[in-house]
Amino acid sequence: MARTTAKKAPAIMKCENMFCAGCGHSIFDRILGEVLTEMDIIQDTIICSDIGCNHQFQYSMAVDAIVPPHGKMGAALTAMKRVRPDKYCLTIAGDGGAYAIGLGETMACATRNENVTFFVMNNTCYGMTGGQMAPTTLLGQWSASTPDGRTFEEHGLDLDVIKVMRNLDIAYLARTTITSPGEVNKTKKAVRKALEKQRDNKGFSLVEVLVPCPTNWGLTPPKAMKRITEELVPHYETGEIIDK
Ligand SMILES: Cc1ncc(C[n+]2csc(CCOP(=O)(O)OP(=O)(O)O)c2C)c(N)n1
Ligand code: SF4
Repeated sequence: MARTTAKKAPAIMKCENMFCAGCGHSIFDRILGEVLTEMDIIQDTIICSDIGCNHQFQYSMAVDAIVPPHGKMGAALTAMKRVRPDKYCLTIAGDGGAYAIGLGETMACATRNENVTFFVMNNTCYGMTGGQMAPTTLLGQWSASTPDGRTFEEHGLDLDVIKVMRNLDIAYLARTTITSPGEVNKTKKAVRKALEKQRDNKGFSLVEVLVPCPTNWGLTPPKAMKRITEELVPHYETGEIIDK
């Protein structure tokens, strides 16, 4: 009899996702769904969505959600947690929303050490609107708005928010990937730890995940995963940076 190693999806995943094939968001949503199920906190969680491909978790996950204007998750999460301190308040955000249009709100939320959790999917572009340059786009990287590649002279340096946050007085800061089963497990552990910090009232936690956007990178899903290992990981330090 044929054996399968595929795990049954946790009950929180109510239908198939709507992401492109090979999209990193879908892998992350499954990881988060497993953690919320294993911690038995689905009913105690409110997810603050961003605007972007990331928002599509709402179609496949049976969980309460709220959608503020693009990038304003830091402000919205602050309000959510202050009104409902009994709930786990978290966001699944894009790098464009969290680090460009919402950078001010994200940093203000972190510097106040609000007891909330950010999960930021860094796919080095604005995914939903067609793959334009984001602050995280690497020098030399082709994007819809940098057709000849990002240059320092024209577009400035890329932004590494983990580097900026590493000296802040916050509870947890990590960057992970999803390029192999081992890396998926590390991401899952980081997700759980971030939520445990919130449970224990330790303060702000953020996990950035380096994820592929095969559609806007113009790569097949396997090649997009390879790009993360070969180009992004050497540039964007991975691991647990703060764990208080
Ligand atoms: C105030 C505002 N500005 C711009 C937009 C257009 N917009 C919608 S999604 C998006 C990009 C999202 O990119 P990112 O946050 O990286 O998420 P991804 O789609 O890659 O998951 C932009 C610019 C908007 N909806 N609202
Ligand atoms: S455009 Fe990119 S980020 Fe959006 S669903 Fe497709 S692969 Fe995912």
